[in-house]
Amino acid sequence: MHIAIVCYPTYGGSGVVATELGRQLAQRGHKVHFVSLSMPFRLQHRYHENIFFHEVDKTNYPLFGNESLYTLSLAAKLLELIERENLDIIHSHYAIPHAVSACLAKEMAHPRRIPTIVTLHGTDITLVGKEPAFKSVVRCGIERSDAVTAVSHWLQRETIREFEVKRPIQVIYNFFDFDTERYCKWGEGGCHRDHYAAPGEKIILHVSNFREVKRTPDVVRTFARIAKELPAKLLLVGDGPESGKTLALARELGVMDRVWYVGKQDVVEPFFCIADLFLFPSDHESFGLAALEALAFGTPVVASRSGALPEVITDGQDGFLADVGDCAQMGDLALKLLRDEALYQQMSDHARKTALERFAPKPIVDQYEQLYLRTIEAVHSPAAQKE
Ligand code: GMT
Repeated sequence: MHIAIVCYPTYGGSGVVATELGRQLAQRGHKVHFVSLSMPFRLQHRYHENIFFHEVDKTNYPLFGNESLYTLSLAAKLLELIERENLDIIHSHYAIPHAVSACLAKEMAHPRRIPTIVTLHGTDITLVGKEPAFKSVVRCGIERSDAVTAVSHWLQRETIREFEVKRPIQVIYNFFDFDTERYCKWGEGGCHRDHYAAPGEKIILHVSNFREVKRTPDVVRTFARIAKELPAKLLLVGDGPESGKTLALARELGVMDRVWYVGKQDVVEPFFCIADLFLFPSDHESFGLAALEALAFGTPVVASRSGALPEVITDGQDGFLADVGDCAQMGDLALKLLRDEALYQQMSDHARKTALERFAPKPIVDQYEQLYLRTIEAVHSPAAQKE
């Protein structure tokens, strides 16, 4: 198939999932055309067979003020690819504006038929999509696409409830790419635990875009409780609007000397590799890709019992879940785990097993591939042609 994948190129789960999916599809021999504002960061500095990249024009004109017409430029780029590259399908990641641009390209391509699929990732439904100004646009993107997927059952339910969607939404979980070469490289000492912690000290990790929904001050509050009881370091990876406030709280609670703040990083594997525990106290997560990455490295997770996190982390088996905002409980659960070596080993083994068995790439990429084939067939069926 000739597949267009539309995604955001920067840090964030939706772009990561879109890129990893495209890489897997390309390895299966499909021609994958990434369409984005710039080269998705996980594609950079590496050669990939069967992968093509098309940059969306950032056309501007004084009349538009500071606004570029991204939605329209993307639609125009997709139409160009439909015609030149003979696309079989367009797969948009994140509803706004990607699904809408894809539907517009489909309209413009008429009478040629081009199937469109949208994968909902979370904040396109739960935060941005809920804004009154965007709600009808998101609903249109969902209704006019030929197929819709959500990354968890929780997100599927939220979408149906919030947007009163009547059409089917297929749940396809995110996956973790066990690229053994990359994984082993870090596992064999590419990451230096001694650089971040003294012998005997535990490493507590948090990785996110430091937005309000991540509740990063709760990471620091939970860590302060842990650090009162045992020697530990907090490793914070990522940047965003809440990072200043989060570090100020660390100073206020007197733990700043035990915090490593490394900011935005392109490669996060080394940090997961050396962590003893991953903290994820989000207000909600539609999936929680960072939690899956932690599990894949055998790092148990202490997280909030919210959104889809209970679908990824099994409470008491590969981590612990606590009420949103209950840092005392999260701290106590973390201590229970870190103090009990046997329990820790059992949870760490289970974490890796969960990631490998429930979120391995092959069965998940199979589901997308089958969905593409079904959707293409439906759109080109004689019944659909008559509509
Ligand atoms: O978490 C973010 O703010 C980024 C956002 C995105 O679109 O990249 O993440 C969402 O999609 C990820 C990939 O499917 C999910 O793992 C995250 O849980 C989801 N974020 C939220 O629901 C807050």
